[in-house]
Amino acid sequence: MKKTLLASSVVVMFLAACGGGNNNAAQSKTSDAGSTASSGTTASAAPAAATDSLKIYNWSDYVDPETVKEFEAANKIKATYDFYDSNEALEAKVLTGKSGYDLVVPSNTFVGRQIKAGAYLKIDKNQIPNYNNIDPQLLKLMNDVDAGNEYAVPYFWGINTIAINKDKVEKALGGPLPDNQWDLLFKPEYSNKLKSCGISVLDSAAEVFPMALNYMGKDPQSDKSEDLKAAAEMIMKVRPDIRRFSSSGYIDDMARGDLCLVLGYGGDLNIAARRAKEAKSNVNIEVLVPKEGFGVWVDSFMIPKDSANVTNAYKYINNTLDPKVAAKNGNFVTYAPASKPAKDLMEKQYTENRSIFPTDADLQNGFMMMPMKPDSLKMAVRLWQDIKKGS
Ligand code: N2P
Repeated sequence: MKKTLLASSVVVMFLAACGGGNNNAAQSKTSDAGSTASSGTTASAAPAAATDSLKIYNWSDYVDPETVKEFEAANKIKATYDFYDSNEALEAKVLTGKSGYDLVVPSNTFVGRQIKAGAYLKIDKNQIPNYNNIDPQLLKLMNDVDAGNEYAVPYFWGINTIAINKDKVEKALGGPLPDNQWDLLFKPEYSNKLKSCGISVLDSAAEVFPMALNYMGKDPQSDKSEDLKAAAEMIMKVRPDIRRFSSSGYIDDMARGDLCLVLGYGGDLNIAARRAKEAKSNVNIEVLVPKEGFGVWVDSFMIPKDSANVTNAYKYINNTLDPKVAAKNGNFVTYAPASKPAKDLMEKQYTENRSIFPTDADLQNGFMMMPMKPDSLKMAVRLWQDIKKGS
């Protein structure tokens, strides 16, 4: 499988550090302590007035509500939590400069352009005593889009992949799964058969084009217009078989048995699997880790420049990096926490699940989701609108 040097080297770097911890996080904390901001504003440059509120805009299904209640009680802070399900929705708010939030959680693919647009305050790592818990490898990855880790504090990382309703898919195919599991979605001979039991795809050009390009053996992050057009043509061929484009609603639909193939976020697909089990409805969902590839991303807390409760934002970030809190959130949302020591405190059923914590061998097949150049993203978004319209 052809991958960009960058995409594969980043994942290899990821691999290298998954096994062996080092002291990078501690180093970066120490070096930051003495640094002065050359541009942008450090969030704690001026002493912030004490407030008792905190406004968080986060992905849906991305926190255990109990941890929020515990945080509120321990800190006497009232947290308002609003939710989105795509980077595009978040970006539309933060780029106005008047988000109304103290914390937001973009993916690494969108972080760089939002920093350049001046959307965020710099982080003062001294306000985050648990910063040392962050997996140093995630900080290295984020360094590509946030040089010096000045703005973004990793929260969770995970994968974009597909999940199936095993029984329904086997029945619809009347035979074994294809060797390349992405054929289920991208090859009409398979998608035609799965059409009636329901196919859902993430509603985002930025999330889906890399998957399609990778399947075609192209650079998943290709900026070439001919590659993007070819990917759109391929998706258009299976478009009549796609029942819905959804970035969060697929969780319950799939858990109920109303969808049999979903391209979604790894943890969310696992939430669907858990909800199906809890409902004892005989819906047997399997989240796949295709050997032909899957996208890897990192989501981070960032403080919008219009934040009115900066001190509370730091307190909250610090709380999420506490290993116990991170493990509790990790068990609930079924993603891998940035807080490295949290893994040992999480339930084995999740830490041993390769679609939540891919093994080093799995990660060899993954590719890092990377930012698209602005013009390519614009083009991908236009093509995506046509795909959704079906014309
Ligand atoms: C949480 C989805 C977050 C994954 N429900 C997107 N990076």
